Amino acid sequence: AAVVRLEDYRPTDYAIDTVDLDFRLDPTATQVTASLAVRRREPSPTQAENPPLILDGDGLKLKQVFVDGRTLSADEYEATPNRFTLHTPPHEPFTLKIVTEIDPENNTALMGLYRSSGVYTTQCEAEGFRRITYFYDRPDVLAVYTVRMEAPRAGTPVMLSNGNLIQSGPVDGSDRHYAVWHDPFPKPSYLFALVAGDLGSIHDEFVTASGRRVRLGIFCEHGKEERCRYAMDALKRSMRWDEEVFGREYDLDVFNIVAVSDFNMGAMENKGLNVFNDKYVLVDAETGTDMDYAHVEGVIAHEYFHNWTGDRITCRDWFQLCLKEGLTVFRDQEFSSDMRSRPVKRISDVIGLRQAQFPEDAGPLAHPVRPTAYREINNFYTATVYEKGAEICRMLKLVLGDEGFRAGMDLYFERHDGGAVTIEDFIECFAEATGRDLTQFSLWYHQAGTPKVTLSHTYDEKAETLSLSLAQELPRTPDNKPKEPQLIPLSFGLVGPDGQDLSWEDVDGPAALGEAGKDALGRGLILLSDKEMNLTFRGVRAEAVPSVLRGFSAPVHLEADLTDDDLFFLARQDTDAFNRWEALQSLARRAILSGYQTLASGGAASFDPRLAAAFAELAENTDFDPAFRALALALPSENEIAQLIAKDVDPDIVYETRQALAGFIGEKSAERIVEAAKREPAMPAYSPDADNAGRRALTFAAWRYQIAAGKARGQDEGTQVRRSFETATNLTERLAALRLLVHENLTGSSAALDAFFERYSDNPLVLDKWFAVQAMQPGHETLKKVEALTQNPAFSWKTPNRVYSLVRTFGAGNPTAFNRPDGAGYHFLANAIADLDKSNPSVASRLATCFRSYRLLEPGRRTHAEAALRALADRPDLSTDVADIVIRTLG
Ligand code: BAL
Ligand code: ZN
Repeated sequence: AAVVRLEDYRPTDYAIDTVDLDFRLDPTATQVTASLAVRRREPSPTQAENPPLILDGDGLKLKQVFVDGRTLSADEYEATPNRFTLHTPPHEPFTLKIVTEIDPENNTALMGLYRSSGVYTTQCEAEGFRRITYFYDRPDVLAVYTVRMEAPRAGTPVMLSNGNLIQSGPVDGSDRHYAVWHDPFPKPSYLFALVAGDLGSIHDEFVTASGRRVRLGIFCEHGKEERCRYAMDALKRSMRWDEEVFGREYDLDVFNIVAVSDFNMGAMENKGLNVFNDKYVLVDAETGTDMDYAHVEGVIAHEYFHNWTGDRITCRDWFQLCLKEGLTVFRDQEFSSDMRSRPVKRISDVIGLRQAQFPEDAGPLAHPVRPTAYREINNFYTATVYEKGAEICRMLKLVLGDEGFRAGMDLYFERHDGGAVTIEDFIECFAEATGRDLTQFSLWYHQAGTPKVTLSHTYDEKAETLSLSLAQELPRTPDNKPKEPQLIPLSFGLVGPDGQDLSWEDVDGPAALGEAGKDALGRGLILLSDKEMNLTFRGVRAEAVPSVLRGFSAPVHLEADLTDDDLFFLARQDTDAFNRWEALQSLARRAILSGYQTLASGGAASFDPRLAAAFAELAENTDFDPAFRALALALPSENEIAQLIAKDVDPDIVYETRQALAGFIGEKSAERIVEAAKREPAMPAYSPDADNAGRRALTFAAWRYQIAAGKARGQDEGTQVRRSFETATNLTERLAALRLLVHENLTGSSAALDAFFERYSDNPLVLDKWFAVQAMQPGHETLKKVEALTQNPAFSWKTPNRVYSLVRTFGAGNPTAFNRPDGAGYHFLANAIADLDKSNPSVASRLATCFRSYRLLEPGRRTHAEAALRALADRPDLSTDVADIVIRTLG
């Protein structure tokens, strides 16, 4: 497919002000009548001919077409499956009526209108609407939609669309019925939605700050209604939070959510009718984990928050995707921080960023948060657009301060409500509201790659000065563009011997720091704007250890000249919880990296006993909540370590080293850690709140060390885990135990797997976890198990959740098995991608991103991975989605 470029953007010749859609729903032959009110945007001189009206389509079958009620003759238009052209549109506004016929039942791509488990559903973002009818399927064409649908009452009692229900009833003389929905807010086609089927539901009400009563509904498969209760609660809390924190009220009389089991994405923010992958709605103690509760809360909030950041104000074009996604992720992160523990949320998000976004930014698929070209927009729903996009909003708030940020947001909502806008429009609101020049800050949107910041420091006892030398380096990325220094906000403190931040009297720094930079320093923030910067703090009364990048104030790699002693000190003393965690992680990273080199050159790794003691100390520190302590006990992931090694990586040695460190910490400190976990008060009954969830996480983190210690001593420590598996009263404990049994290969793991399958055989979402646990079992033999599991009757290539849980988990979450030295893991995945591509290109291309870090591997594996990718690239008829990822990955 052709490359689409930002620089080629121009508005459409015609506006479409209203869209009336009429659906005669039928599983294999749904008739869609679209009546479009069309007018020329810039009226042409009367004698000049209007330019042709060219609308998008994708695999459409045109049945009829009329202009102002008149049937067109064949020479007045041209219709191919992918395009409709009206050669000479009238000068005056006119109604174009187009009748198409589509086949929802056989729509396996799950884009456009499709039918699964007997329910009609739509997914239109980014370009699915063109699979329903011909249209300007782009985000800058906003229209008011009225949707009528009709279907047999039996089998389709529920019929939903965007906005408010304005009419419904029986269709005279038949067993059919109809419903008409009207959405008064102009919207782009990607926000259109329709759902029809036989669904159960729960209902509630929300009264907005200004007294508007909103009817809330969540629809799901019959029998699952009770599992929607937590989502409903999360929705109401989201609605209140957006009023309190961003001043945003809901605007329609109705807000509906539908949970469907076959869905490519996580969820979709269609105006007034959010459609969800059911894994982000359905949750209860028996069928959802603590993590699921947190995800449901976060995704419900995310989609709801889109009502303002996405729906009321949308993107001018798809290059601006981060305008709504980065901002909305930032909003949902803030919401979850307020609902739970802020440091825990921040640490979890940074772990996610390092797991998903940093590798993307460091590899062949790197792209700016606001890209300038794409072949397939579906491939840009990335960690960079979402998570790095959110980091930019977080930095903006930090740089401008809370008030400046809020003033900019208020101006954005006021100025652009009802608009389709750009990142430049967004940033301009903050510049205007605060009087700040944000030109350099904006480079975060335009330059790909994770900046590297280096820090060195010296303390002069006599002069009482602490000097910091900072530098930034911007890596080369696939676009090969030269890069300018970025504005990097570094939250910091100078930690004195007693753990308190030391003050200073004055700072010598570059003039470039300016007023804003000086003001920021007073708030504990260094604005690193030059390639290099030296700051000397005067009047620092004692030797201090700089604690920099507190709260992970910018998405960068920091290399500081801190000794292990400094890091042990920060791990014990820093007042910033994030950097306490980070100091311990840095020590663990150093230990694993040096252990890796030793193992790789045939030696035996040895570790510093102080590290084991520091882990125990943190586990015992009741100043921190249990969730924080559980996170602090987790070692950096194998993927994170591989990224740091960066060259000729052997994933087996990474795994061995990490296990060796866990064993070492376990041998030295497991008892203390387990005791610390036991001292937490007992939990009477299951409750998913953050505190209880944290206690469970701490217990299991402790057990991991106990098992690691047992292994190091040659013992199987599975008894307690097996007992926990058998007596668990909730899925969180049952699954955590199962995971330990399987991943640590403890006695009784297969019996536990069988028992788990038996218990949940009628619950696909829980079986996904059963597949995922097995897909993540370390070791080369796992490939055979995964291949066998694809034959399990509970597995289906047609359901994205099944494919993600088994196949993507294997490719993205199991470094030793996927990267088997013989290359069989790569070939398995490549074949899966090729097969899946025939039915569902979006899911197939997501699987293809599992190869994105293959160039880091040692030569043998790298050669096998490349061969698998080349074989895939050579297949005829690859979708644009998959071809785009494969070609970019190969580079
Ligand atoms: N807009 C696609 C799904 C989401 O990010 O909410
Ligand atoms: Zn979103």
